[in-house]
Amino acid sequence: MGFSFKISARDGRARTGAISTPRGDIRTPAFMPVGTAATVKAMMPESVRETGADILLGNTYHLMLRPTSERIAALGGLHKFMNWDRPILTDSGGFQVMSLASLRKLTEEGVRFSSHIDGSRHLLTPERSMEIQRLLGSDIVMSFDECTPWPADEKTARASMELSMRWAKRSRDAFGDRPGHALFGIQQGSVYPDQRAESAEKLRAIGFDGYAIGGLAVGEGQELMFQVLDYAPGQLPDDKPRYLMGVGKPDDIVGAVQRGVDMFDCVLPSRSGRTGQGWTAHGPVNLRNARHRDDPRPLEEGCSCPACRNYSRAYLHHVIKSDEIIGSMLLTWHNLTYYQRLMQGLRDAIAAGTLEQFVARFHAEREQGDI
Ligand code: PRF
Ligand code: ZN
Repeated sequence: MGFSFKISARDGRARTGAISTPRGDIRTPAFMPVGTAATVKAMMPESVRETGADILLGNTYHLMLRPTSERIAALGGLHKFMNWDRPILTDSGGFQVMSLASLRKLTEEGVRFSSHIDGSRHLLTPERSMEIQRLLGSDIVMSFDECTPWPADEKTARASMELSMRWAKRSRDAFGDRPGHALFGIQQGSVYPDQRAESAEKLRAIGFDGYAIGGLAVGEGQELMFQVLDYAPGQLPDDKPRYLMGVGKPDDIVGAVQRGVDMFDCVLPSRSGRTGQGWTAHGPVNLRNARHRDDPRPLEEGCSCPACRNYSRAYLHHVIKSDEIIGSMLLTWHNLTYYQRLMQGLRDAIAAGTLEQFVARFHAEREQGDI
């Protein structure tokens, strides 16, 4: 009943397989919907499962502030609290502190900050982050790191990476031995190959159950991100899951899978759904556009989601324009379904050894556009 990763097929640098946990298997390459505040916004957990998700992502930062990890623990843990009994991965908090909190002070010890909710003062350290993620009952715990901002010169990037590696060691020590629960290390090093290599080496020496690639998708653009992904996954252990944090658009995911990444998370399908953007094989569709106002066709032909099975583009346009709650619900449901369909397509293509053809078709359909 431990935690394990088995690769069942490879195609080029891409891999498909499954991570086994006591709460169920995670088919890889995997996309994790974001459930920041103990909810995937606008979705019931049973519906999230219907889209094909095996695992959700939760956030240390948000949950420690509200309703607090101690309260969630007293109520039986995050799975019970939010009614999701499958695996949950939690991010460690540092990244969200730097993007959301105010009056931040970063030291060797950790980060002091003011809550974006009520201004209260808090301290997040590797030890406290491990404690919060344990109280939540997280299945995959992320080590506490600093996401190196973009751009960073070599010297700044190195100091940040070295701090994250010291914090990774402290995270490992504080996590201890928890059978059935996994701890992932996070590689930093910005866009510098030698720093990425050194970070990977330090993480390997500490020893983790999985390895994340951090510090990407922070403004560098797809071309530079792919340049880093041409070498970074290969610096990490081949027999452990590799997780690219906070990525991404469908074409980012496809390119990263080709380069050997196994796991992804991103707010894009859920967040953009709430503003009326629908993701399809033919690219993003803005349902707010008046061209949909009389269109009886579904958002995406052949899609099995309720938005496409039961409603027209005209209806989706109307409810989005009217700020009706069901607009957010239907587009989030569609977008998460599209993302999971994409992941299933990638897994099937890798298993069949036809990833190249799959990717060619993916790009051809997108170039066709939404017609
Ligand atoms: N570190 C952590 N969380 C993250 C990132 C990171 O570098 C990123 C970078 N895209 C997203 N989320 N802990
Ligand atoms: Zn759909």
